[in-house]
Amino acid sequence: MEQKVALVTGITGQDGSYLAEQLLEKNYLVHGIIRRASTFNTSRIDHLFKDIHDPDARLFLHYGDMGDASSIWRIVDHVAPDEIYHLGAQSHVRVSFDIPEYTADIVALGTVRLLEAVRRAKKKIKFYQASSSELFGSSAPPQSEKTAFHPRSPYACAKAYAYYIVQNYRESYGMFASNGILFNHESPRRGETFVTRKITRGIARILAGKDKLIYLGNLDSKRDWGYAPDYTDAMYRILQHKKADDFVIATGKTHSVREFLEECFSLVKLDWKDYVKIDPRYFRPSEVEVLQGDASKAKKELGWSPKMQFKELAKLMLDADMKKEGLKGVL
Ligand code: NAP
Ligand code: F7E
Repeated sequence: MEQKVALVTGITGQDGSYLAEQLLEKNYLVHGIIRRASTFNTSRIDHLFKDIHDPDARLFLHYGDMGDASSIWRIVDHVAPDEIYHLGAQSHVRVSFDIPEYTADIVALGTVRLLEAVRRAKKKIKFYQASSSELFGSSAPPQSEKTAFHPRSPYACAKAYAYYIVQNYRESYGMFASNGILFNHESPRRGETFVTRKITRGIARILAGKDKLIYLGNLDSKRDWGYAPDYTDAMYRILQHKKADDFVIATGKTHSVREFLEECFSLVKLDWKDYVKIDPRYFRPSEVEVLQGDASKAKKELGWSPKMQFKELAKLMLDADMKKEGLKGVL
């Protein structure tokens, strides 16, 4: 069987690293776009590398940026992928209030830059767009593909443009372009400033004697938290589906930030109230209160369902952070 070629934007991120692992396991040639940085930014994928001179090497990286159309066009032309997984983004909701213009450029315009490169390519390329449950914003739960969008941040507004431009290229040019509307998904590779990882890492640092407290914002908001590798598996399934379409990917369960705190602190037999302080700097000008997805379409049409649930996820993340600090874990 002919070896498939995938191009992954955002390959150095949480999802990019799991997706690259899964595609390599399926014998794909995997190309990724990375940004030039003054420090190494490939720690999540370093374990996947073989020397590029090795004839068995199947992972290749290219410098580019979603803000730079010429680099994107050059890479798409050079790699000639069968499938593109577009994950590259300024993905932090709180930060998007500080840098709204940059967020719009990378998240919204970056997507149309990449779609234009795909439209002009000589071969047919399937396109996956990393859409987000943030699109639903203040719409009442449970949220499905039929729920109206009400974005509540510059990040969500930029993702809304990206969602619609993907649908527009599908309708206008017959492209195989699909949106995965993914609810929050976490893992030991989650960025340290997202709330779940901030909590598990914070607990490990407190136990290691490095920190005394964790400073957080709104503890009342509720999220539908799943496990990132389950969600990257859904991305793959979306592009193998018989037709391009849009899918909600979620666990169907929702928990507050406070519940995540309670769960993690109870695993190490401490009372979170002794270690958590509220710092208003982490509040958002407008908040998304409750997200709870209905992924029944993905279950029916893609055969997808999440394997890991809330308690197991909290334990896995805390265990990994404790071991990183040289402590005995909780697993
Ligand atoms: P992440 O860990 O923040 O990774 C983002 C990736 O995008 C990183 O590889 C980052 O590179 C890259 N990137 C940032 N700015 C870029 C630019 N200007 N040009 C090229 N690449 C750039 O995010 P994630 O959690 O893996 O999420 C993957 C995608 O899914 C994102 O589009 C996110 O918005 C979306 N999403 C995430 C979730 C979730 O819960 N995780 C849910 C729904 C949708 P560096 O490593 O150099 O920073
Ligand atoms: O916040 C509250 C915060 O930053 C979750 C991204 O992957 O998922 C992610 O966006 C909740 C919010 O994730 C802190 O106010 C309290 O209500 O972990 P988060 P997010 O904003 O839901 C969606 C689906 C994406 O698409 C995004 O790319 O937790 N919260 N205290 C806090 N959040 C943070 N970050 N830090 C705090 O101290």
